[in-house]
Amino acid sequence: MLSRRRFLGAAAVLTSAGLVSGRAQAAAIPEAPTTSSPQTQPPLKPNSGPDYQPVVTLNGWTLPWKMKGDWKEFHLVAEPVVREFAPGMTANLWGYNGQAPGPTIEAVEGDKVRIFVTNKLPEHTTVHWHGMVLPNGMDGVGGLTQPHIPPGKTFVYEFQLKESGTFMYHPHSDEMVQMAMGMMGMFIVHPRDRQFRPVDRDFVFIMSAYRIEPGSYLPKVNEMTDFNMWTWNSRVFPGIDPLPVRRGDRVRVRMGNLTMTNHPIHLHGHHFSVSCTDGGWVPETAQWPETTIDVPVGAVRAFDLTADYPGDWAFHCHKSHHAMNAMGHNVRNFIGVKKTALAKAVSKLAPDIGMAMGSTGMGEMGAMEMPMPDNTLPMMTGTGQFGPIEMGGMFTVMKVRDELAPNDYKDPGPYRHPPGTVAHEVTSDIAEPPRQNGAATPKKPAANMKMSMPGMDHTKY
Ligand SMILES: [Cu+2]
Repeated sequence: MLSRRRFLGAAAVLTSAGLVSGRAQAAAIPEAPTTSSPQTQPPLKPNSGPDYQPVVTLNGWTLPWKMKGDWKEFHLVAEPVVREFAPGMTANLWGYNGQAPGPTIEAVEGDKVRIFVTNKLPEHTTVHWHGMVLPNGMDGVGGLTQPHIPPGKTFVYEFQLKESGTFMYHPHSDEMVQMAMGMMGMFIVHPRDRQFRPVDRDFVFIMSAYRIEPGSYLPKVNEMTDFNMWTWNSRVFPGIDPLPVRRGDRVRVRMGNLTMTNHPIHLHGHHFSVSCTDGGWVPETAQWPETTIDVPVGAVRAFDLTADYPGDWAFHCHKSHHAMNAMGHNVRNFIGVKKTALAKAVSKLAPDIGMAMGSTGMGEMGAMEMPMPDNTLPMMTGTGQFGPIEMGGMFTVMKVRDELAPNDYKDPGPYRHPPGTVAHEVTSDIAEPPRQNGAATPKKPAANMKMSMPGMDHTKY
């Protein structure tokens, strides 16, 4: 006979992060929606519960839910996925519901959420809800607060969302491997009060980094420092969609960082202030103006701004190697060296060595055409209306326009500058500029070596 004590114990298993085993319980698990498209999906307007302005996940999507009584039910499936970083390169990662990173989870302060997690990985996992105030047994630390979820099993997490804000989720189970394989996502909790710091557009992405050797598909999971793919939502420029914004809109951008280093994220043309971290909302009296905000490891920063200035505004990590892709990170510095013949000879022997820095710098690499191994991306790439953009990695564009409608997220194309407002060549005679100590004008650098590479033709920037 089941004693009262044992009965309560069994019930507790079902309502903590317990194994879902009963047949009735299993039948009640909601379907797990899945997608593999790397395109930014439209925001998911809430069809039940309190209203809010939904977020837009860059090159991602929001996980749909079902109401069951007063619980919002979600279903995450941890599984191997194939992710396109940008046209020309895919990676074999682990993620959730068909993608890495996993879908964004959105809910409202005060909501009760029930999140089923099915493990389709070859090893055990858990999900930790980073930054959230919740019962200890729901914190998702394998071994410490719950048993690991074995392959093939489904566990359930149940908790009430005590505070609004910007949070993350990721495994706390073989963490080094699973996060290096791309397992992570964002968890947005909207304020119940619709008037609390409302914005017109709310963008979100999470940063991850990988070491993927050119020509291979799997990240090197024990890499500690020397990553070569710096991503926003496991995408790199020119694969990261732009952020279309209507002039005058209040805009929020929420950024999570689960790489192994910090990222000073910089937006051109506007001033913003940090409104939220994974620890909660920053009081308005404690905010100050910025144009670059450092996002530490294992942290979230959200900033708010008013989009006052139309244009195509670069938005990127200010560590210049993080706005670059894989190929060519080991190049040697040949600025000022004549090496046309040398480069030709060496590149026949070893294409990677041949990809040395040009005699005048590396600008020419943005447009070069040179054979590359399969499945990698040139270090500097992307094309704008005026030529090569010479970027990669953590780089995209905020496009502020008059002509966008509210909640219109279509790419408006390149900015049409008003006549006379673009920097241009001067053709009239120019007086000799003053020089310190009257130094002579330096000699023109030697003619540069020519390199070419079948480039990616991207004209959306
Ligand atoms: Cu960075």
